[in-house]
Amino acid sequence: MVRNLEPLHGKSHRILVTGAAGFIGSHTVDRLLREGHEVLGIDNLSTGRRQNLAAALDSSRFQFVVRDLLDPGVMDYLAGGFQPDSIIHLAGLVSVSLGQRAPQENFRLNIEATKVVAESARVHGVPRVVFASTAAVYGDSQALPLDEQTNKEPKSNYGTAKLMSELFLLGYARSYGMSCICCRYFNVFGPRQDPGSPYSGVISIFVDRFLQGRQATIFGDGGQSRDFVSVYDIARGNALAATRPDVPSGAYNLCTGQSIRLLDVVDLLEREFPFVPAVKFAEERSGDIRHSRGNPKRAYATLGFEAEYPFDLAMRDLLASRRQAQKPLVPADVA
Ligand code: UD2
Repeated sequence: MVRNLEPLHGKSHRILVTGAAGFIGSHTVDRLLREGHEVLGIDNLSTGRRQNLAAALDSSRFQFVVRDLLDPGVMDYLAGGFQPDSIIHLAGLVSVSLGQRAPQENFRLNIEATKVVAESARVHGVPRVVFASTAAVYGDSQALPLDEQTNKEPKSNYGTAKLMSELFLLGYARSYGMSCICCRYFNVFGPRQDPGSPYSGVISIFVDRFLQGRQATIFGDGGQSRDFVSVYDIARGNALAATRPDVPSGAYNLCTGQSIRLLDVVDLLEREFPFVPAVKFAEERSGDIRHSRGNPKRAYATLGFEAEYPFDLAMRDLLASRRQAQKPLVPADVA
C-alpha cells in the first residue's frame, strides 16, 4: 500500500538520499536539512566524499550509511527501517564518457540500481521517488529550447540508461500508484564538483586551471553553448520534487533556459585572472553536442521550480569557495 505524501511525522518529511556524498547529493542533503527535514543518506564513497557531508554530519536530523545500494537487502533494510516519505535517487555512474568506455558498468549503476530503488519503494509503500535524469536523454536534438516532449534519441550509453530508468520508474508509478519525478539536469556546476577528473564538468576544470595559473583547453572553437545551472538551484529543485504535494509523475527539465558559450565563460575567467596564459584550442570532442538549452516552463508551472542563481554570481561563489579551499594551512605561530 502506497502512503500519501503527507509527511508521516509532522511537518518535516523523511527523505532517503542515494549518492548522498556526491556533488549534487551533498548539496541536496544540505538543502533538505536547512528546510528542516529528516534525512538518511547512503553512499558507497566510490566517487562521493565524506568531506562533502562535513556540515550535514553535525546535524542530529542526518544519518549516513556507507554501503553499496546494490548489495542485496541494503535498500530494503533502509526503506523498511526509515519509512521515508520520498527517496531521492542520485547514485549512479556520473559521466557520459565513462559510460562509453564501460557500458556494462554504466547499465549496472544507472539501470540496475534504479530497479532496486523502485522495488524497495514499492515494497515499503514509499509515496514518491525523485530520479536524477539528464539532458543527455535528448541526444543532439536541434529543437531548442529542449522541452520535455522533444524527441529523445540519446547519443550515449549514459543517456540511454537514464532514459530507460525514467521509463521504468514511470511504469512503476502507473502500476503501483506511487509518484515518480524524473529531474533532467542540464549542465550543473558549483562547489564540490571534482575538478581532478577528466570527466568533470567544463566549468570545474576551467576554474581549477585558472586558479593554478595553468592554460585551459577549449575543444572546438568555443562557440558551443550550454545551459549552465547552479548546483544550489538543482538542490532546491530536488527538495521541491521530493516534498511538493500533487506533482504529476513525469519528466521535468531543471535548467535556466539561458545559454552561455564557452567563450563567455573564458572571458569571465580571463577578467578575474589576467595573467594566466590564453586558452588553447584543440580538436572538437567526438560526439560533442553544439548547443544545449532547456525549456524550464514545465518545471515552473508544475513543480514551482525556477533557477534563481544568476550565472555570474554562481561563478563568483565558486571561485571564492575554491580559493578558500586552496589556502595553505599555516600554523598560527608561524603566520
Ligand atoms: C554534460 C554532463 C553530462 C550530461 C550532458 C547532458 C558533465 C560533466 N557532463 O555533458 O553528464 O548531463 O551534459 O547533455 O556535467 N570542454 C572543453 N574543455 C574541457 C572540458 C570540456 O572545451 O576541458 C567542452 C566540451 O567539449 C563540451 C563543453 O565543454 O563542448 C561541455 O562539456 P562538459 O563535459 O562539461 O559537459 P557536456 O555538455 O558534454
